[in-house]
Amino acid sequence: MTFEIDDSFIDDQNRKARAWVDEDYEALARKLRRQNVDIEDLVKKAAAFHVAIPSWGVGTGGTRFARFAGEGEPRGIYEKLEDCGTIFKLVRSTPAVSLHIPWDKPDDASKLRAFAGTRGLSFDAMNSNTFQDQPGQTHSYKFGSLTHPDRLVREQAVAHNIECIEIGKTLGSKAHTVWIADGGNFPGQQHFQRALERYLESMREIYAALPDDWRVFIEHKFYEPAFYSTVINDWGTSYYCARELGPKAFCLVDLGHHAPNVNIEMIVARLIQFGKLAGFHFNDSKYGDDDLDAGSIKPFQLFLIFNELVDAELNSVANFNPAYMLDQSHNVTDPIESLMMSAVELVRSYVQAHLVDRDALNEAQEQCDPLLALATLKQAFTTDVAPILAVARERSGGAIDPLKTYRQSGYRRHKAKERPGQKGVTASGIV
Ligand code: LRH
Ligand code: MN
Repeated sequence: MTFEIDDSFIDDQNRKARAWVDEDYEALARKLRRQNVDIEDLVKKAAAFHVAIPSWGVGTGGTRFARFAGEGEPRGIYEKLEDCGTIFKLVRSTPAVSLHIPWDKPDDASKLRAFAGTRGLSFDAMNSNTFQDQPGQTHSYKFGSLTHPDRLVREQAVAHNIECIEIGKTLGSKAHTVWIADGGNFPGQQHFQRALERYLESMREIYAALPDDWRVFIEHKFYEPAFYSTVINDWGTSYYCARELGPKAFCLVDLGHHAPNVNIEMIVARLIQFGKLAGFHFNDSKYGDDDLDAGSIKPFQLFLIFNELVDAELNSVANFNPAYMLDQSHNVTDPIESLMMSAVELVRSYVQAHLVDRDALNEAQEQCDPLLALATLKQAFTTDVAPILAVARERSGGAIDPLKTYRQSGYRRHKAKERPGQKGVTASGIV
C-alpha cells in the first residue's frame, strides 16, 4: 500500500478555509455583477480548463551543472503517475499526463493505462527523444536525427517516432510531439536547406504513420543544445513544415523557446489565424529556455496569450483545439508543488482573459484609443479571481488551498519513506 491523500482529509482542510472563500466570493460576485458578469459562468469555465502534466516534470530537474535530488522522488513511471494523481486530486485541472519515450517507456502499455485510470488520469501527447543516445543504440544522434546526413540515422529516428505513436495508440493518446535538437555549433557545419529537406522527408514518414484521428505537433526552439543554428528554430519554419505535411500537422508553442522579448502572444494569434496552433508547453523564463514555473516571471505575458486564446474561443475559430501542457524543470522546489501552482496560474490567466470586456476592447481598437485598450485589458488582469479558482476546485472535489493541503498531508514525507534513496547531488540533466 502506498500513501495517498484521501478525500476526507481534503474536506477537513476545505472546512477550515470555508470562511474566507465565502466572504471573498460574495464580494467578487457583487463586483462582477456591476460589470454584468455572472461569477457562476466563470466558475464553470475555470472547472472546465484542463492542462496536461509532463511526466518528466514530477522528478527534480537539473542543469548541466548539477541536479539536487529531492526526497521521495518517483523512481519510475508508476510512481510518477502516483504523483500526477495527487496533483489532479488537489487542483482538479490536470486530468492528463504527457509521456516522454524512452524515459517513460512502459513494459506493458495496457497495464499502465489501467493504472492511470485508477487515478482518473489519461494520456495527452506523446513525446519522442532523438536528442540523447540510449544504451545499445546503433547510430548516434550526436550530429542530428531526422536531419542527419546519414540515411541510416534518419531511419532509426523515424522508427523511434513511429514506436512512440504505437505505444500512444495503446495508451489512448491522440497526438505526438516532435522536438528535435538538430542543428550546428559552427558556421558551415550544416547545409541549411538540405537539413530542412531531410527533416520534411523524415516527417512525411512519421506523418504517414499517424492514425486518422491523431495530430502531430512540431515544436520549434531558437537554440540549445545547438548553439549556432537549429533546424526548426522558429514558428515560421514550423508553420511552413506543418503546411507541407498536411492537415494533421500543427505548430506547438513552448514559451521558453523564443529569443528574449519576442512577442509570443502575436505568434499565437498568427497560428490561430492560420489554423495551425497545436497548443502549448507552458513555463516561464527570464533569459533562455529556463523551464521555470508558468506565470512566475512574466504573468502579464501569460495573460496576453490567454487573451488571444479566449478571443478565438469566443469567435469559434475553425480548427481551434489547442492542447495545453506544462513543460517545466523543477530544480529547487518540490515538483508537485510547482506543478500544482503552475496549473493554478494557467486557470487564473484563462479566467481573467474571460473577464476582458471585448466590446470595449474592440471599440477602443477601432477608435485607435491605445490607452483605453490597454486599460480594458489591465482591468481584467488586475482582478483577483482567486475565489473563483478556489470554488471551482472545491466543487470539482479538490482543495480550496492545494499548497497548504498538500503540505499538511505530509505526502512528501510519506513518499520519502516509501521511496528511499537518492537524496543529494546526482548526475545532471532532466530525470
Ligand atoms: C526541449 C523541450 C521538449 C522536450 C524537452 C523535455 O527543450 O521543451 O519539449 O522534449 O524539453
Ligand atoms: Mn517543450
